[in-house]
Amino acid sequence: MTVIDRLPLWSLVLCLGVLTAQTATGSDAQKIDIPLVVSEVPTDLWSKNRLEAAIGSDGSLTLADTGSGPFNDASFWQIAFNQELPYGRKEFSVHIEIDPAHRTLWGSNLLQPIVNGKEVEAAMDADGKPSFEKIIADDGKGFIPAVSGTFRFALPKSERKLGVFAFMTGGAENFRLTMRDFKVTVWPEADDRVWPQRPLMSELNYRPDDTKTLMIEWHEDEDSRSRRTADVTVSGPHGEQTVAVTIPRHPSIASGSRVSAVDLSDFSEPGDYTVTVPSLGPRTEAASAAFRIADNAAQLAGHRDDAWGVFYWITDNEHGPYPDAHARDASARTYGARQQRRDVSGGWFDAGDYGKYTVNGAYSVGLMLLTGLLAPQVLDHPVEPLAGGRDGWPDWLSAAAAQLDWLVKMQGPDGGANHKATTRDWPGLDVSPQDDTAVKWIMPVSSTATADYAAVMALAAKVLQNQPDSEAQGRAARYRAAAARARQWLEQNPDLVMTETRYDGKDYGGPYTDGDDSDERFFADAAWAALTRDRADIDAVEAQLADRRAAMNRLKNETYWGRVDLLGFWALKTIENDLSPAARDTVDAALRSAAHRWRVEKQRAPWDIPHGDSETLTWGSNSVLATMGWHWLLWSQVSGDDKYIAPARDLAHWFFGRNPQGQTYVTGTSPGSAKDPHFRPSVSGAIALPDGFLVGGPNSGGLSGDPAASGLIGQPPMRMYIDDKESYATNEVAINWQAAWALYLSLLAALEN
Ligand code: 9MR
Repeated sequence: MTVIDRLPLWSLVLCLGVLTAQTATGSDAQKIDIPLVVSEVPTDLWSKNRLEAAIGSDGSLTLADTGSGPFNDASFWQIAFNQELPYGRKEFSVHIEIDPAHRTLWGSNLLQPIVNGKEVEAAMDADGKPSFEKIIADDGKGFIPAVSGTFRFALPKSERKLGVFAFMTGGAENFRLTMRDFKVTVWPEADDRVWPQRPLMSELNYRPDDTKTLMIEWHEDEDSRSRRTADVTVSGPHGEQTVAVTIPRHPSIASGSRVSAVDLSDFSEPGDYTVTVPSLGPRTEAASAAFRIADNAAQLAGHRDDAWGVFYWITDNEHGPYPDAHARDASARTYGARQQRRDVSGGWFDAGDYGKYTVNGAYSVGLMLLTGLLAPQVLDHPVEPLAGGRDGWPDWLSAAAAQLDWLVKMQGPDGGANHKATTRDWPGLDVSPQDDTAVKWIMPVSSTATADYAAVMALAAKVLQNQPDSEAQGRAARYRAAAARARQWLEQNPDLVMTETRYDGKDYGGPYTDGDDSDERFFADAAWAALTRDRADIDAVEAQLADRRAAMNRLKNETYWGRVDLLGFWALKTIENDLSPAARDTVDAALRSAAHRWRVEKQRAPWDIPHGDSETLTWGSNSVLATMGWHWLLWSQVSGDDKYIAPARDLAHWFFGRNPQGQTYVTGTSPGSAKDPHFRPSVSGAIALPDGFLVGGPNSGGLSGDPAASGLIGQPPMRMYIDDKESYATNEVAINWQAAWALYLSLLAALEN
């Protein structure tokens, strides 16, 4: 038997290239040394720009400080070895030579070693003692000590590939070291592991007349690869029934596995069900999954309430859970003119960090305002906990007001909106809101921030002018004036004005940069026309409709913080009766065609989600899907077209476990839920992790030095997710994702009323 017939198909695809390079799997006692060389100069993934890497002709790597004085910071590096490994006990080793002038600054911490995304432990010596003592830092990270010598790390028997060796460096003065003689030593063993089949259903109930799609991810061995059908057993209140399932010929690109979508919609009797998928060959085994047919109104309302409750836990004002945090934001410094101070306190944390970003902050509250204008009835539910509820206002509006209070402060004296208010460096993952005392910098103005700001101020004014109380009326007037000033700035600055991605070599938070502001300007014009309903304003935006539709078609209706055409069309939908008949048709056509195309994509996709099988899953892929769910249901609400209700209901199952990882992408108490998101308030222990956060999800679009996700490199896109607090690229939370998610759930739950 060869190694090949023991592996699931997706790992097999990765494995083929290297088997030729291997000698043999050999007898159990035989030891194999697999030397590894660094063939490509690695880059400084956190862009600290202090250490420089060089590789030697012998496959070694030297890292040396190019600056002067202490480098009291961490940097992050990855070396992709992509070496396939036989099954069996194994070690990875490297010889490290430290320059005599190298002085560590964090005790004796040299670097944190990470293999395939996981920090590695010392291999054991023959006497059962660790081959070196790891040093555990306050934040729980383990470092190897700063002594020259050979370091040996244990790898699991089952690790079949050394994909990436990554390391984080500790602070040092005169940092200089060389790593050489990289090698894996393996004591091969016969691999007789057996792979269970993977039936996947979600944790949500299926309503009796819902579409019920069972996904099966097949594990196969040599005997089974040619199998085209299998019998799946469904047992439930009806007794037991067999369903013949076709196994597709080709694997899904997104998951790297053959998958079958089995329609179980004919089962409709309420009760508990079990599906059992048979073994296909000697190296596979049968496996079962449970699901329930029952009403799901209470579940959906519960998830909706959790999702909305989350906004409390990210509110950074006196009504939120961290009343004393970020007091210095009340006199933040202006980048480039540090003496100029402004109050930019309050609002929501953007994500797992404490930065506030105008583009994303406006986008997130903008989704809420549009929904509140178009389908207020679906938001007529309590939000609990709520930071600062106001009498007579719907709870969602009180929640949103915390963010508007902050957003309005982001406008500068000339009417332009500053792009962000952030700290120069990212705070440590274990820093609580109260302990984050670093200076907030108000970064320069951008045209995307100003246009999104103008749009959202106009929408907020439109919502608030309908509230009878004087506070709402006062706000509506102020927001309208703020929108007008921002529009003036946009007129005076007709070309793209964009911030740098970094300043003086530092991040100053996330970039949120954009090379095209035409969609943001359209959103601003549309929202303004929606507020004023003035003929000239309407004419001005109607003149842009053809171009904007063409842009949406070209970009396949892409909608996220950097693409807001769809939001512009939604803003116009709020004044459809004021539009010319042709414009009204174009607005409807744009909204309908986005809904339609996503529905078609879902029908075609092996995993039954609106995502092309060979397309990239971008950073925050779950939010892309949640946004589609929101759009489908909002369109159904306003148009009465119910074609999109079934796909929108069905899509919910993706988030609750019907995906290749069987992962629930929401925080909570169920066994499958995300437990370890990248979110500083809970990681630091300031609060317990709240239920109801949507995490980013699989990301095949670039992991940006994510320390935990390096183990995901080279995996099929849908497997590029890890429930690890370090994984900002796959497991972070964020307000734009949360807003789409909460609104989608409000719309879903409202279907049950
Ligand atoms: O959501 C953002 C995503 O579209 C980008 O690809 C990514 C990298 O620039 O950044 C994401 O936004 C992050 C922001 O920059 C900083 N706060 C956390 C956000 C979510 O990860």
